[in-house]
Amino acid sequence: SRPLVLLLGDQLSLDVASLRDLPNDAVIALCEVAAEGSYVPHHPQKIALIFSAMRHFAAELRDSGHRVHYSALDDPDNIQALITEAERLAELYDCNEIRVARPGEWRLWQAMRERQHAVLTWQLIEDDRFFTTPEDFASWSAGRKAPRMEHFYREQRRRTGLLMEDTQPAGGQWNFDHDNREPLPDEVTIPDPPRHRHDAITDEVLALVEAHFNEHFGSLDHFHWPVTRRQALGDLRHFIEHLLPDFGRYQDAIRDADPFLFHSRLSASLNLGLLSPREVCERVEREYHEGRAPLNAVEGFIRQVLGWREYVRGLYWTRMPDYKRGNTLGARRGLPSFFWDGDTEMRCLRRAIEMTRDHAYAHHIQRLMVTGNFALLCDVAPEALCDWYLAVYADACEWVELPNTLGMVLHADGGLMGSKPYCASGKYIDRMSDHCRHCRFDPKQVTGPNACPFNSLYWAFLERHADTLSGNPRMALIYGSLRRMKNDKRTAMREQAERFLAALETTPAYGQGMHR
Ligand code: FAD
Ligand code: DLZ
Ligand code: SF4
Repeated sequence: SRPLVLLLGDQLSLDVASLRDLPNDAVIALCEVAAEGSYVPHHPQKIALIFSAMRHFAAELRDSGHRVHYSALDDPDNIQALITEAERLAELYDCNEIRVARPGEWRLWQAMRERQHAVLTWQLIEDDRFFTTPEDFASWSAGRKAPRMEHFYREQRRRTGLLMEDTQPAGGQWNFDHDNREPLPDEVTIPDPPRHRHDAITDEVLALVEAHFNEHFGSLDHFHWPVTRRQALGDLRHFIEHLLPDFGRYQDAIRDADPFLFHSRLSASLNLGLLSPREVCERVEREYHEGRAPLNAVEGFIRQVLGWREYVRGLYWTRMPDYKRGNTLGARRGLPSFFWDGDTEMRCLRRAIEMTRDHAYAHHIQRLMVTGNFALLCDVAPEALCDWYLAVYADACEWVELPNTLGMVLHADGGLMGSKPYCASGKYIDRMSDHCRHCRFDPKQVTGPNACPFNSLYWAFLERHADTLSGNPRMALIYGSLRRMKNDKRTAMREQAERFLAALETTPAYGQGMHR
């Protein structure tokens, strides 16, 4: 009897391991299911992107002669859950084996592993569309007390030869981060991102998503994501030709009016499998060798993909399921309600949330230093914050979202993602952005009615968590300043933060009764 290959929504690559060595009569199944669309309230653009990309990929497979079953969301027979729908199809096509490459989320992997029947087996295959496998990561991290991304990254540079000159890093340094922290001058203009036209498939999907998920946070109006490999290659070309040379120096900048800046917007295409991380890194490396992009930009980009992206995936697969329960700082607050509508006077937060609503996108520094930093300073519970990040970004898949949110932002993993929390006051946001010019608060004031709330929240956070953080050598300087602060000033700022937190409206984590 023949195998059924289940291709998940983020496995849209012709070279995915589950498509290898197939007998001629194998059936390939792609399933749109309500359960995946709503286990967190995904942004409608994210759902539309996945459905449209799945439908285009199914058509491509059919055109190349494969036998494909596509379960559309509104098929009357659709069981609306991935595992049981695949089992229904296995029975329908008389298959005794379901093959699937490692999913992007532990909950599915675990459920599939546990799912064995006398007449039907689930065969899980390693997903090798990455530079490293979880097994590679496990052997690299074995015996290391505190695994660090930087060490892992250097090892991957040596292994792949990317930006290497013999045994040495190109330009004599592994890391050019100190060149990558410039604020963005007002006069710098940003090239418009490509806008992919909707074809009939995308139009149909947009209508379907509008009909089924219109209560979810997020607008469909600006849907321009690439939904095919061809379009994704167009985005890659646009990045290389127009953005890469400035990617490095403005990597940490934020601009009130512009969501994308010099970022690549390639994460969703990479995560769905429309582009491979290797081709993207090699293409970017070539720009350095051919003299079209500076090393700080090229190295900065390659570090994100070869370093961070692989590192978070390794952590995720080697530390789950315990990783998800991490809460080093004992954070318990619900998600601020304005994360669902942007209704706040804090301009930087308002803009990050509006951009998220309009584009299912915010760039890394907005995620880390604006919404993330705010949640950290307010002790938002990891599960509440993680559900939000998983829901609202087009590129969100748990293997990459969770270490970034729980680890990098909330410092809840005991320091595996970063040796110190990325906490910052309004001063940082003022330096890196033009938001404060448009804000009713003053980033230079710590207390009083016009003080930027980030400032008192920052000092109060440090004070509250002194037991856990003050012994950290990388925090010594800042705890020194806190200790030197006069008592009355310290009391005033603590009270200011407490008043702010007491007035902050929150919603419980999704799954704990949150209405959308
Ligand atoms: P660029 O700035 O152009 O970066 C290039 C590429 O590097 C990205 O496309 C991405 O593939 C990779 N990359 C950059 N930073 C990271 C990182 N920290 N971890 C892993 N890969 C990285 N990224 C996701 O792909 N999915 C997520 O669900 C996700 N959730 C995040 C949640 C939080 C709280 C934070 C702080 C970061 C998260 N990131 C996530 C990482 C990063 O913010 C996005 O990859 C990036 O903003 C995507 O935009 P871009 O393609 O324009 O990135
Ligand atoms: C996010 C998502 C959504 C919204 N819908 C589907 C779907 O209908 N079918 C599917 O196969 N995958 C979907 N996904 C992605 C999954 O939630 C999950 O992240 C991946 O399948 C993991 O590999
Ligand atoms: Fe954000 Fe504070 Fe600046 Fe307002 S003043 S934009 S709240 S950092």
